[in-house]
Amino acid sequence: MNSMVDSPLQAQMSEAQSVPMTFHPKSHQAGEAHAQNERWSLERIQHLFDMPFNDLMHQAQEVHRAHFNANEVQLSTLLSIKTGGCPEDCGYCPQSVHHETGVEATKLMGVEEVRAAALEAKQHGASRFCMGAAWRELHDRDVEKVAELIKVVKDLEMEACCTLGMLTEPQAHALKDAGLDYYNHNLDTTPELYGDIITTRVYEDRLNTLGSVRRAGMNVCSGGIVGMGESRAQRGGLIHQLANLSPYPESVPINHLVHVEGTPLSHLEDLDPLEFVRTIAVARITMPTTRVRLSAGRQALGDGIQALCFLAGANSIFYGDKLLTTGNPNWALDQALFSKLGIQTT
Ligand code: SAM
Ligand code: DTB
Ligand code: SF4
Repeated sequence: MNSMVDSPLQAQMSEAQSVPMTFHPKSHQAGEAHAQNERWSLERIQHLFDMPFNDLMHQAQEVHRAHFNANEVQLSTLLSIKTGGCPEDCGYCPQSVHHETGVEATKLMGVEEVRAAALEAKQHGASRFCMGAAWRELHDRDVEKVAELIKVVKDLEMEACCTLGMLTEPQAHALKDAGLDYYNHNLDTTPELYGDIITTRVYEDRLNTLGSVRRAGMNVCSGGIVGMGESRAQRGGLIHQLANLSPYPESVPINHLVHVEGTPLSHLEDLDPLEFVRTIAVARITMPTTRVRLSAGRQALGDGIQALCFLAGANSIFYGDKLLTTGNPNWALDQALFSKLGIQTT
């Protein structure tokens, strides 16, 4: 048997220390395994996915407790600062101009609207405020405006996160200088499936943006979506990409596909929820110190599956009754769940 599975904690800790701390986007070609310096092979990840459920949960809990308080969850609130009208054709997304979803395009939000939303989030207990824009990439003409919005959040003494599409390196530096703590840019799925879901950009574009974010000194938030018709091996392929980033992301959102009418993926069958829990557990084991965020799709999961996700090592959520364009459990529902589970929030 793989010694990793016999003695998970020692193996992971010694391994984490041997990981080179520089990020080389050129060595991360789409579709290729990270042949050298690979922390986690596809085979080892697959082995984790295939473990008996209780063993997998036990291992995930061990790793989780070695690095975090297992009864604490971090709260991030999300605000769409520029909705709809996106030129990209991401098959899951209600904000693409390619899909008829009824989402109306808006202009970039102003400072006062953002301040009010961030203040409300803070009053409800959120410690991080994330701003999302339906852009393919950030345009230079918008950098100053976004920098102002970041400053508004920082003035309220919250962590600031943005997700604005692709970034150049100078743009990443400008956002860092404005005080941005995290940049969210998801790999979304395994390289081999990418072209079936999105045709307007390639995997390596995403990796290049993550490289710019790293080099600018910001924390990387990168994860993906499960339930897009992928196989278990392909879910493993996504985790393989994320876990072998060097260093791996500080924050890993795992989204459960929200089926939005009008998107090409709306007709897909729901993923078995226990597969979703397994994905969380494998993310926790392979990226021991990251914040694993239980992200989109919580409304469809219910309390029981969410509780299993926290047991599997999820320790962050999007908090507030709206994600970008779709719904999310409201503040009171989440507070009731945390109270039932004895979870403290940060
Ligand atoms: N336009 C930027 C981008 O794509 O990076 C930022 C906003 S985009 C909406 C952020 C993330 O939302 C996507 O990478 C994807 O993971 C997630 N997302 C979008 N639609 C979703 C859906 N229907 N279900 C689950 N996650 C979704
Ligand atoms: C992430 O991984 N999930 C969030 C956040 N990063 C920006 C977005 C979820 C969007 C779900 C679909 C919607 O509300 O439009
Ligand atoms: Fe645009 Fe982002 Fe939606 Fe893709 S996921 S269509 S890039 S807003």
